[in-house]
Amino acid sequence: MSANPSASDLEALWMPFTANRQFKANPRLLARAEGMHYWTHDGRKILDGVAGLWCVNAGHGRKEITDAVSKQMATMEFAPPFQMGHAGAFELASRLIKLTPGDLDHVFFTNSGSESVDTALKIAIAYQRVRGEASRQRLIGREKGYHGVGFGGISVGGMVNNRKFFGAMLPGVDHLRHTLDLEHNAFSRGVPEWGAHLADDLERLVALHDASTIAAVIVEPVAGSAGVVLPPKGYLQRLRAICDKHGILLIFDEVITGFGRLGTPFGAQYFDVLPDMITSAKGLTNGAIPMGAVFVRKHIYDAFMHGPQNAIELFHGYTYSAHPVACAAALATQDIYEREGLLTRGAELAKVWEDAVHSLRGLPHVIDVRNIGLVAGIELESRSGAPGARGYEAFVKAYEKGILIRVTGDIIALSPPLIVEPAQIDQLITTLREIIRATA
Ligand code: PXG
Repeated sequence: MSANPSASDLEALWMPFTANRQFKANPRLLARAEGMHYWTHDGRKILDGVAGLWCVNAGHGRKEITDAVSKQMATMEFAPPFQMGHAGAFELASRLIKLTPGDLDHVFFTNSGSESVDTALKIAIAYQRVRGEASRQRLIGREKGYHGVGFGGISVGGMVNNRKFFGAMLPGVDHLRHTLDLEHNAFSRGVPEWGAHLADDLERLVALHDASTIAAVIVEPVAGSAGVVLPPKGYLQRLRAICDKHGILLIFDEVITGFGRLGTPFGAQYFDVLPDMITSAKGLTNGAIPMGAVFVRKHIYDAFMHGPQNAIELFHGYTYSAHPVACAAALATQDIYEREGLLTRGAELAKVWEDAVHSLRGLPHVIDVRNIGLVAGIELESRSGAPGARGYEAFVKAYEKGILIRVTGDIIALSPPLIVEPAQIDQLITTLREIIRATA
């Protein structure tokens, strides 16, 4: 590949979720990555405070993944996933269900978080139909939810800019209220004490629509994209209980919380709540090759396994479901997670992380600090009439000072690779402190 893009190269690409004109006027290009660091096109070393984009959990440049991918490429670069199979897909499925709680013991492979979400929503509606409850077609999401960018995902999602441009979306969707409440919960350490009752909002929706019309509820156990929104203590248990009472499926979108982010393999284990499905992606392959997975409980899979043996049970799938190269990357990734204990390392570091991020309390414009596992959200007060401006300024300053952070509006999100060392946490937070102090 060539060195730096020319002006016309820059122009040709429509970049995702990016201020294209602003970026192209002053591009930030990454050229290389290893361990906890990126290197920019002009040779500067950047500490990765966000695991790429919440996905490079084992750190960058893992040789085992490279080797596994190269070997698979040389052996068989593609295998059709419909009516055919290859050993890696089954090996990976059986390996992954050892990580999931309870009887979440079947896996459907996709290529991204968005596809995982749309897959889970479709399975939910189809499941209700095959079990004789075809009137249950409604899907319930939550305000501030992010479930990717497919039409299903944006319909149940609750971030206004991801929705308002795209028409009426799926019919029959409603939303729970979100759980962010600075008045009661600002600067909570870990999950906030106040707010379990917010789950009762589901009873309100059941009273409005009737349970017989509702297929599933989908929530992120911890919302990432909206700026790290935590579930109040007991909230997810309450949501589970209400779903059980009314025959509604509960889907946890664990695209971010899956694969060790909270210090447990999945958020379901962290919160000790068993959902009916888990959607995942990102950390599944350490971000190296696109791949997603939907985990479903036994009763859901079994409900489809009826009718003649030659009948296809679910009319859904992707050309690249269980792509052999992605499976190889995922298997190598799981080897690393297991050998290095990375799926529980977040629990060991959680206290150091919590103390570090809460040391930012009291800095100018910091109106909340939220943390759980190896995730943190630092909310800055918005400038009057210019929401997002302060956050963007902090992001650019951070890049210039050698740390990669993520901002959503005026909220800074941090989620370093799970290999992070305490000294690097210190470097990240010390640099961020200087940046927040210097951001007017
Ligand atoms: N669900 C959740 C909970 C996610 O966080 C998706 C679905 C969609 O995944 P794909 O692979 O289709 O992008 C995500 C993705 C951010 C940010 O704001 C977060 C995501 C993607 C891009 C940016 O930090 N999460």
